[in-house]
Amino acid sequence: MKALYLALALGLANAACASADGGATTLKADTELASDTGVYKVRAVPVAPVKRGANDFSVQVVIPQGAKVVGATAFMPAHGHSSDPPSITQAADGSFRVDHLVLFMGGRWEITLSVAGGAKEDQVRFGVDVP
Ligand SMILES: [Cu+2]
Repeated sequence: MKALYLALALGLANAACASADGGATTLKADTELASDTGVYKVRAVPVAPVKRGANDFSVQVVIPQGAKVVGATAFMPAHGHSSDPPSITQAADGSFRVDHLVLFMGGRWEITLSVAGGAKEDQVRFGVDVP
């Protein structure tokens, strides 16, 4: 019986850890991410290693064609604040650039991209750790 209680306690501890960082996938060099309802998939790539200050990301909407990145926000869960909205532009190759996203403090930031195609808008979320 003791072993069972221990296993349950460990399970709870793991669950708490997973939610402490917001649970979002940490963005690696090139990361494919699904939107909240699975409608969209995007590939997000930091243009340079994530740093404190202004950061640029390249975002490609994988499916479906014609969907656009229409917004991006950065939020720091530990402190409850956001940063100013970045600029979003579409490049000649059809990918999107999220430029000048200012992550002004070291630590964990949660980035939310809004993707829209037709009438349906959905969110894609990922996390970055600013050194
Ligand atoms: Cu902060």
